[in-house]
Amino acid sequence: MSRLIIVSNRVAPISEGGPAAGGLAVGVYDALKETGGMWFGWSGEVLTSGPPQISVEERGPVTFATIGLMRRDYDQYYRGFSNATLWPAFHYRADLLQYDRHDFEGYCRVNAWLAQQLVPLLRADDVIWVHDYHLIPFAQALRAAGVKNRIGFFLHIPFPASQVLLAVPPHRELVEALCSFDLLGFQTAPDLRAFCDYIVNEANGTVEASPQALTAGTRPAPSTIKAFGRTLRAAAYPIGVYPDEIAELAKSGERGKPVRTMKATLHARKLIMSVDRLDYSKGLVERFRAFERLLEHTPSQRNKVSFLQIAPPTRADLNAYQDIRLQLEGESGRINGRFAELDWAPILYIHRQYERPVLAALFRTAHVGYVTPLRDGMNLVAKEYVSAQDPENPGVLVLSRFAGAAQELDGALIVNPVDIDGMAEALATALSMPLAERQARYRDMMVQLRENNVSVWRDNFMRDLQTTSGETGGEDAAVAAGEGLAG
Ligand code: GDG
Repeated sequence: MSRLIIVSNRVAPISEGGPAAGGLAVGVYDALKETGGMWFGWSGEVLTSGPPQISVEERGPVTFATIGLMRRDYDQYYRGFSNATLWPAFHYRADLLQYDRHDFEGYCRVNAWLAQQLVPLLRADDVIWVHDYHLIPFAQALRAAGVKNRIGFFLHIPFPASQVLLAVPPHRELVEALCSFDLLGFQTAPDLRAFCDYIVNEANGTVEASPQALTAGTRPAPSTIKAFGRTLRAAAYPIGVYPDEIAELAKSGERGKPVRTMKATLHARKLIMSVDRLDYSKGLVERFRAFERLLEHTPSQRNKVSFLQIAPPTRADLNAYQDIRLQLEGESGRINGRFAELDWAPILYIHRQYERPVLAALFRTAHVGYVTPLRDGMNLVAKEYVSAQDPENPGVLVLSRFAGAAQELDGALIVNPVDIDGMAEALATALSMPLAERQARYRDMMVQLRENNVSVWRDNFMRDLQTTSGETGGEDAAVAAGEGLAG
């Protein structure tokens, strides 16, 4: 069986036995610890003197190969082009997009350099799976270095509509680079459609949808893309979680100290809960205002409900992230000042990270999971919240229609995150929903989450990657197909 090589910008901190905040790390780590293989990427260190040295560590079935970045590379590749240009553009925030062509050069340079670091570690039959927007030119760089292995790419964030992508000056170079992969994976059908639309209308390419479904289920076979002189395939692979593992974690944390403390603070009040990296794409300000609107329009809810927002810091050295932090601190202070009573602060806003088992147990305690990003590739928190519920007495998920998860979780109350009144109404509905309806919605969503867990996501992608003709073409790829990588 081929060895799986995962390449992502950040490799999960090994010492902590797994990832903390960040959906890519959570999904990828869950997928890799079952199959074994190698995880290659940036260590998270920014070096003042070089050259950076690669470090290789074995942990059980997973080999971690990590390398530091020099300050200039970090500034141009990570802070600059990845997070000040691509992240806002791909989240439909062209207004926040900053562009510097030197940053783009740095982005391409770092991709080429990282690819060169990986080449000596590769074996001929390795299958390489590259993750996310930091590494769009990675396959092109590997090909230039003579690598013939199969290379797939999964985009964890949305793929924007063409008119938004056109705002990124090197949009053509980016899409051409994507076409060096053998298989492209997107979170949802709308993301795939947006990519295909660019191929047809901006790149003069063709898209051929496969007529037959792949399995007895409804998953369509990948489409065949022809553009920039290459033929590749592309499909939607919605990322999942391990719902039963999360349920166990949540249940075993129920009697732990954090949950006991939270319950003691709540008394008999209900709890609305959100967890997000502190990012402007997550719709936190609108969410706070909708909670305020609930208290304003429904006086009976005052002192009867608390809202817990956990928002660990990320990318705190970028201006847009400092702005959102200030804005949120202002909003939570203002709303608490307006409605708090001596024994009750409506919003508990925590700008810190918690351990995964604590989060799971808190999700189980919360009557409402409040997940309202303005745009999100998938949003694992939505799936984790549902997974963590007590089947006998489940909470209700209020979910933005612009989270990829909304394509699957139709047992949620679906909201538009800019409609403040609509969100406040959804919160009121969630808080008063009868048990039978909560149970029915929960059961529907759990069926979906179990059917499409992280293993299924990984195996579907790998199966399709193994059956692409790739640079090598070849018979043995077809033999490996269908075996899956698990176990
Ligand atoms: C990207 C895409 C896509 C959060 N705070 C803490 C913590 N977390 C964990 C959550 C969840 C993960 O981090 C966040 O995942 P999301 O999916 O919600 O969002 P992004 O980080 O933006 O992830 C996203 C994802 O990749 C996967 O493809 O769904 O659309 O943007 O697992 O629980 N974990 C711990 N402490 C925290 O305080 N331990």
